[in-house]
Amino acid sequence: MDLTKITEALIAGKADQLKELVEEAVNSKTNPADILNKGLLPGMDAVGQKWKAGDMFMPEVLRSAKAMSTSMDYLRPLLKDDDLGNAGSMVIGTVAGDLHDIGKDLAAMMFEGAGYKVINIGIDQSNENFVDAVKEYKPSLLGMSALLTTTMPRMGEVINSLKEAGIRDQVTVIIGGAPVTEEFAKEIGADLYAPNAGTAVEITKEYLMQKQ
Ligand code: B12
Repeated sequence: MDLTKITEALIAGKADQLKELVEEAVNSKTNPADILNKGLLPGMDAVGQKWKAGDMFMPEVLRSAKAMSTSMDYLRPLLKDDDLGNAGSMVIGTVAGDLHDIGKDLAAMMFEGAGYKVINIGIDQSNENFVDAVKEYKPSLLGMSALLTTTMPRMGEVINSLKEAGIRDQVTVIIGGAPVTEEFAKEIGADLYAPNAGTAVEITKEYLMQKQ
């Protein structure tokens, strides 16, 4: 099946049409991993690019994200049995004082699609909550999101708290959000920075492979 139709329906934010196309692809025995990697993810990437370029506006981005989410609900159980394997687990959340969750949820969705068991702890999460979640779930990855320059420092504080708790080395820390930069990530001692949800999984994979 032509997976570009899926990409186009996702960009257009046509949830019903998208779900039909995804179901059609599954029924015609297209590999669910291909549906995700060659149909849905390029669509979400394009949405991100268009948004950045000012060619798409917030309500449209939200419509596409919702359409992606609806289709992922259908695809997720099939992906788990697929050859993506168990990539590990991830705790992800938005830092204290910050209520933005659209990008964080997109990142969560991408990691989930790549086989991670994602524990999304939500928005406005205190530094303690991040540390407690790492202690409780022992994830291989910790993702933090911040959309405000005033809340970005919380990320460094969480990393320091992880160090104080003696568990910093147990987890790979990846950060993101519009104002976050690679330089900032280095400054606060995060392992990884991803400029968008589309590349986050790839960046993580490369890092983990090099580390081995
Ligand atoms: C939508 C929005 C809101 C919504 C949020 C709704 C929601 N449920 O998230 C609402 C209306 C609630 C809101 C509130 C506010 N907002 Co606002 N908001 C935005 C807006 C327009 C879009 C953000 C967004 O969702 N983008 C789309 C997503 C897909 O992009 P993204 O978040 O950057 O995420 C991508 C990457 O960054 C990355 N990513 C993000 N997180 C993570 C995490 C990990 C681990 C990884 C790997 C990757 C990753 O992947 C994503 C997908 O590719 C931005 C403008 C902008 N250009 O960003 C302002 C913006 C972020 N907001 C801003 C402000 C000032 C506010 C308010 C203070 C406004 C006010 N005066 O009340 C409040 C603060 C509330 C709070 N305490 O958080 C400013 C921040 C300025 C600054 N430099 O600090 C911005 C930049 C607007 C502006 N130009 O002034 N906002």
